[in-house]
Amino acid sequence: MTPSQQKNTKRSIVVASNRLPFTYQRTSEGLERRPSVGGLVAALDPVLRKRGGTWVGWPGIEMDADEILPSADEGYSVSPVLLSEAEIQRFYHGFSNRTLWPLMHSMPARAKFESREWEVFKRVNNRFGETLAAESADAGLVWVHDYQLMLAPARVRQELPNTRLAFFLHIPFPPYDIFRLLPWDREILVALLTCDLIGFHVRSYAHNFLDCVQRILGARVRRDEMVVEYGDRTTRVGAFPLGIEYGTFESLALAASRQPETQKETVVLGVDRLDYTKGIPERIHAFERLLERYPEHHENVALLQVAVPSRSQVSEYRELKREIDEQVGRVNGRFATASWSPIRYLYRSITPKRLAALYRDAHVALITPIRDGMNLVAKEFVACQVGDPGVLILSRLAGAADTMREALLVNPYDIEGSADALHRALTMEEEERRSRMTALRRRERRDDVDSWVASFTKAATAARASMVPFTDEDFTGWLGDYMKGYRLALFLDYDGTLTPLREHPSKATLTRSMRATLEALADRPDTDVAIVSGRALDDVRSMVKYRELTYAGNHGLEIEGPDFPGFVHEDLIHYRERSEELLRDLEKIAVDGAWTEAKGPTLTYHYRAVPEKRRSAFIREAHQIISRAGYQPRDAQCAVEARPPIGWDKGRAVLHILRQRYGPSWSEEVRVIYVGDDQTDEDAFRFLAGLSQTFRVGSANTPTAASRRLADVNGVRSLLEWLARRSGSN
Ligand code: ADQ
Repeated sequence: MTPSQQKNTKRSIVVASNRLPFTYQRTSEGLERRPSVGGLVAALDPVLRKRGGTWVGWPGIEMDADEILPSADEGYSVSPVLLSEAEIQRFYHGFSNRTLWPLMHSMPARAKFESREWEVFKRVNNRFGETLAAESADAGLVWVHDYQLMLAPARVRQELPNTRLAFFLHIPFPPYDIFRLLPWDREILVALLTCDLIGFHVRSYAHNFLDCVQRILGARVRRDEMVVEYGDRTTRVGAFPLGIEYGTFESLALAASRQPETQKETVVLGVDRLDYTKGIPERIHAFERLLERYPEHHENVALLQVAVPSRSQVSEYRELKREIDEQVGRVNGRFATASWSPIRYLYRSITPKRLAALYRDAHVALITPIRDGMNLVAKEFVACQVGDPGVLILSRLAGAADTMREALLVNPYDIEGSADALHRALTMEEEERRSRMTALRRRERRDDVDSWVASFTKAATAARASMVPFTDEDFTGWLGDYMKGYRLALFLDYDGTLTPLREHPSKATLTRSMRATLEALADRPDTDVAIVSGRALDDVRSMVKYRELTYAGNHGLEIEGPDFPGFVHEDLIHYRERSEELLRDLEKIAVDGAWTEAKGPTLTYHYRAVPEKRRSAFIREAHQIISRAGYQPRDAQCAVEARPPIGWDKGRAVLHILRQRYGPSWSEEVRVIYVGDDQTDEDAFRFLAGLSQTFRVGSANTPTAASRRLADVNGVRSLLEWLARRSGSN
């Protein structure tokens, strides 16, 4: 199957969501399609119909790779992502709906954390990312939707480093204290930060996200501008409250005929996907209290609850359905008379036309989720209120409550308060109803789905936020308390950290200002500087040219410094001859710009000058030669390092220096900062986690164990300058 089966010429926008806007079912006639129900589809389908583009998503059934989706008239391309039954179980019913859904709705007690499901979630997100990237080479915007696909942007970014990439979350983003319960919190935040723009329904979700990236990733957050800097990248974050297709709902309401359910009593209407976040049991309970406390409503008022079946594979949803069935039966049993049933419960999906008629003729919409990203039902109700104005009762825990201030706002857990609000709505004078409804309708007409798309896409394609130079407040915020009153042991990698990477190591010399900063630091009596490099010891010393520092060369296999006995790892003696042999073998592939560097006990095979297309073959061969010689191959920046397998790395070297210099209780004597840009520095970051402040320099694409990131050598220089002029340790 080609990546996209139905092409449209206008391909400026590529959208991805877990589900396509319709679900397919296998019947005796073949594949049959039905529109998917839910807020996300309701929002995006009209957008793509109008603008054209491609929708990437899961078709809702297991399909063979060569099976063709029946074509349709939606006016945009559809690119299916195929999932096996096991993947649907673990990715969708599992991680998406049993882990993320409850956690993001601040219901951690319902969340299950299973690493097997997380693995499948990663795999499926990767597949979505690949399909998206294949569809998006010339896209003006790649727009990924919702919690099921939070990792997919990272894969798109890998393939398309410059494409405009945005994400919108349709559900709440919870506070830091809840989000951090997720064992994979970092991975999700890092993946989201590959986007240019991340949108939420309301500001509080955006702020929760900013708290998380700041506290969990150590990212730099510029709150005034809602910009995150992470490594070498910036991401804008914002609130974009979703609207509805107002005009369509209003027209439906003007045309639809009256439904039997609203012909007799005054109707209180509830419409939801059957979900535990929607507060249906609490709502029925509040209605029951109304009937207990205000008997005048008996035989005059009915609650019409419409619930569309949802996620019935997940056991919590089946239990909820049972609970509601029982509750409805009980309340009806308690209050019903020969001519009146207080609650009518429809457990099914209904057509937009019928829904519009119900919205129009309901006297009260009782929309009381216990947590909801936005809630479109509240907005649809308002759009359909074309006759005698009704009253909207809305939970303050729905995102919609942020803007729909003229509704009667209730706390759905407060059953008495909700019953009072219901009574007030049922007895409200026409004048007040009209004032409230007019204001609600005006806003929803103005802030409809078109205006949402326009403002989101405008922000997503605006000029990228630029990096802003670090200020003293940044460093004081990160390091001030940590350093206060302590001596500093500062460990610095050389290439890529103190100087940019050059095509040949001999050209990577220190700038005058970096040298001056290093010297100022080394001259401070309360600061000890060590350079930890993959270069040979003599080489790195000759580059820095400052005698008073500690130097660790060859990733710490050789160390020397003032007041410090020189150190050479004792096992190196066994590798002298072998390293000469290895050098000869590596020389054989030192062609097409590749070259080898002999550094005593270690060797480096450099391929920076090799044309990109040919690199992977060279890398593979270098790995094989190095392994055959009994050395360990390690990938570095455009190089493969050959290291003797003697269980020594930059982390152990740093520990050795700290113990030699400050004794076994070094962690009580000094504060440690380590800055590096290389994969080999990760050994030190991991080792020093919790014992230091660590900084990884460079691209945010590479995962890191460091506590923070710096974009480049300039960022390092700002940090070192701040350290050099910080107030003293006493
Ligand atoms: P949902 O949780 O699905 O959406 P919501 O915003 O209320 O919640 O949207 C539900 C949609 O389904 C509405 O368009 C409604 O008309 C439709 N619907 C509900 N019951 C129906 C029925 N019985 N028959 C037919 N249609 C029915 C998620 C988030 C929300 C967020 C949306 C959009 O949970 O908080 O508002 O995405 O971002």
